[in-house]
Amino acid sequence: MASQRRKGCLIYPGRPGAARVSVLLGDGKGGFDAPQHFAAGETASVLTSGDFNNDGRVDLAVVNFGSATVSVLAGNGRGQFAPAIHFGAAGAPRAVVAADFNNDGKVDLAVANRDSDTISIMINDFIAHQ
Ligand SMILES: [Ca+2]
Ligand SMILES: [Ca+2]
Repeated sequence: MASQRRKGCLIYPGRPGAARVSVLLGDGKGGFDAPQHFAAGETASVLTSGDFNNDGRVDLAVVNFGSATVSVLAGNGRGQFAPAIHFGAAGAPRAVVAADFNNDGKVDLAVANRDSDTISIMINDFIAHQ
């Protein structure tokens, strides 16, 4: 696992209507560095974190209200994230949580969809290539 020099970080979706997430790395003294921005889908609105590719590093999952997608950004453990991979949602996703819903050791996602009044369970089928 990557070393953690930072004491924490703050991650938030971009301003309303933005297609990005912003990451502020903690400086270890109660403050944060300047935000770094990473592209997501249209109207990125809510996010969660988890290790979605089982590499021991924290990744992000962001629901994009405007594009009806969920973006997953793989983290490198040093505050940087790979370009987003987008997955379709069931229309106007508004919330997301991460947990291992099928108890297979891989973190899955549950997405609340406003327009369809449904919850989508996205089972993680990532297979690591070694
Ligand atoms: Ca990861
Ligand atoms: Ca799982």
